[in-house]
Amino acid sequence: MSNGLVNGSYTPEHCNALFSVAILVAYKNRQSQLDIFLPYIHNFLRKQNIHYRLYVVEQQDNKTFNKGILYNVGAKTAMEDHFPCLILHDVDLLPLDDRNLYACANEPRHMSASIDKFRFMLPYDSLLGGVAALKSEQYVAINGYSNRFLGWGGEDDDFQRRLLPQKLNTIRFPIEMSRYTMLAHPQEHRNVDRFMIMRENLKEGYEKDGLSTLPFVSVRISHHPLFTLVGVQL
Ligand code: NGS
Repeated sequence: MSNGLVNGSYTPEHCNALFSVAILVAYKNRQSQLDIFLPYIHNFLRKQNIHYRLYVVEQQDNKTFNKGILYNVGAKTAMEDHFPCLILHDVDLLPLDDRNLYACANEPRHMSASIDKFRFMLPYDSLLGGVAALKSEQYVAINGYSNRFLGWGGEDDDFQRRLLPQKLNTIRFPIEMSRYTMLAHPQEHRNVDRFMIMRENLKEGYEKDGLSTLPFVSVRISHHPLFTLVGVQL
């Protein structure tokens, strides 16, 4: 029997979906987490009666992980496929509450406010990392993610700071609906330049670094039953 999935895309059979959503997973070298994430997230999502497509945006080179470039490439791909809503998703986070609807609202929504690693408490109010949903048009308006952050840390805080000049706020569902479990992994090497890049971007303006200034990267799209693979080489 078919599981209804083609290229990581699912359309409910018994209703017209209210929401059409692209889920973007920026990924490098975490196969054991991806193996857990993929079946879990499809089982979770198909209960929500949404139309969605899962894109794994994989950095396929030996350079340091650049989540911002991967999200920008993923967002462009999903927008070419006419998705009006983007969900930016860490591969190590599994949603625990079925009421946490994977859809976009009028303002960007931080979805992973309550993670077991932080004893289900929000570590700081402006956090937008982990899992976030925003409309494609909002992603364009804030000029997407920075292309400048390498490795761990800061890129999601820089992304959050892009909302204010566009008069966008972050919203959240009630904390008990925003629960996630985080798959264990060693702490990544911290980017020592992250605070400097955040300061420079704040000062110089976000139009100088982001979706509109995405550097040339090689992109190769291939199709797998559980996901569309967007392979990227920096
Ligand atoms: C902050 C980082 C964010 C990160 C958050 C949670 O300190 O990039 O911790 O990280 N900001 C800076 O370093 C400036 S977590 O513990 O979930 O890996 O997302």
